Amino acid sequence: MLWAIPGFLFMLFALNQCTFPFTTASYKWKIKFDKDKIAFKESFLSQDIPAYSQERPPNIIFIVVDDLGKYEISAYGSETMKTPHIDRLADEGVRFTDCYVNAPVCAPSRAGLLTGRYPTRYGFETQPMEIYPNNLAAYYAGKYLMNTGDFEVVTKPKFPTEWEMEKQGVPPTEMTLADILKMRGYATGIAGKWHLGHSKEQIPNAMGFDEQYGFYGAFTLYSEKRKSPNYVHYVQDSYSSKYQWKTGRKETSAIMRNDKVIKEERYTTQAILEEGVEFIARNKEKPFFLYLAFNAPHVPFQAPKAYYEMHSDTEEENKRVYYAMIHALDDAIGSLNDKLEMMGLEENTIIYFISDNGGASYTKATDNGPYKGGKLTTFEGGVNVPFIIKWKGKIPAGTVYENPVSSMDIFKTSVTLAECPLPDDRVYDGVNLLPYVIGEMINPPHDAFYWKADHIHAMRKGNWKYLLSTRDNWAELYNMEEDRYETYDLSKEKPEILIQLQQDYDSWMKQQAPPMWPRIMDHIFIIDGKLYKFPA
Ligand SMILES: [Ca+2]
Repeated sequence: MLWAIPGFLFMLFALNQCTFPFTTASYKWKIKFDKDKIAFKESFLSQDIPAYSQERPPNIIFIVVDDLGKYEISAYGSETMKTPHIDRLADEGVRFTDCYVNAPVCAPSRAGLLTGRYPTRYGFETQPMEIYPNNLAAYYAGKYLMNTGDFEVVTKPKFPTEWEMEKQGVPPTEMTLADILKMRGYATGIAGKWHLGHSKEQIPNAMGFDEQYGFYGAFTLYSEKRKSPNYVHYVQDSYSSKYQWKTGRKETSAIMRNDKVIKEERYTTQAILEEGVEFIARNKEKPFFLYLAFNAPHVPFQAPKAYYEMHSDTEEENKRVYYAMIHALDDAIGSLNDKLEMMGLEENTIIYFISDNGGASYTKATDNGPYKGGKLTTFEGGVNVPFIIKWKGKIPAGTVYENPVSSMDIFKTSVTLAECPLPDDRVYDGVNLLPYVIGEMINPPHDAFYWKADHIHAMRKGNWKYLLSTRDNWAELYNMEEDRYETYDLSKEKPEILIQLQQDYDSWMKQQAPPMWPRIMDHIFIIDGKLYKFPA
């Protein structure tokens, strides 16, 4: 989570930047990028690949929404929201009942989506942090004096320099889906949120995208005007929400086009849609890959007045604005569907729709339905997300797929469809989903799913799910076939299963890299009467 030093503490913070007694040089940390691996990547991506076997490869549209839980989508049984346009994608394609993202929070989840690998394989374990306390005095002030609400400073950081912090993100040694698809001649574009780094080597234009529109950080304002009568705002009474409103559209929240800050007056949901549609129209003669990364319905909560008016039956203001934002998002997806139909592209375009993590229960606007926990937790509410694929004529309409799948499968499916090679110097974690979806393969596509964020370890293997904190000394075990909402902990009754899973987890962890940067905060959750702290 982001770190801010407000008010009078800022004085202390500023003062200590130039006082030495508290600053300990040995605490500094460094992120190093392997030059040989970067050279290998450049040579791999510049190779000529064999001609495509058919007339042309399919266009790929990858829609990612931000913090939208399953129970805000009517196709998944929402009792509060109607989302006819997202539902239409499901009606015309395949809806996955259980899809796991590889992290319960935006940035590492997106890193896995775009690289097709567990982000922990390259040390992307937790969110990039925009500000760290840069000495012990600021650290103790944050830990003991600041009111951070449910966020808690827990880890003494190794104080980084500004330029080290800038290197947090997907390292330039990784190849994104855009990098790989460009080998096949795809036009590549991103419209929306990046959140995978903002150094020169890590921005979208340096990571395989020909065209970029959007912002580099975790969030931005939906409307640049905070006082406009055309929008309704809801500022939550929380530490993180206040930070976000204060940041507005500054720094990594600025709207950029090909790395230049631009002025943007449109509502971001509408702007991202329009930019995406224009990218399609410009590039429809060649295969294209569009990464359409909506920031909705992530905080800060801002909705167009017209949508807000349509939710007058919702009494709580917080929820009313939130539902209006989801409504606008659903309409944007409907417009995209219509535009593709009008341009005659439906049959040659595969569309993926996914959320990067579960609903953010700490906003108090979403509750993830029957699922336990939410964003930041590795319970199902955090990592089990809505996922739909539509490909007219290739995937039978109205398919429902019930074996658990991984968000990293999107990468492998796309690369397989485009007949692109993958480097053999690294492990990929996804599978091509199409043979499973059309019933050519009937076994479950994955043996196990793993999560790691600092002291939290979790895995699902077969029907067993295991969660543990190496620091807080708890472990839980669930039988997901009988208890998909994680209500009955079997860790005491089945210690032998717990040990087996732990051994499996440890051998997976040996393949992962150490975290590239330290994180310092946990978020406190009380779930079913028990206190948990998950990395934020
Ligand atoms: Ca998110």
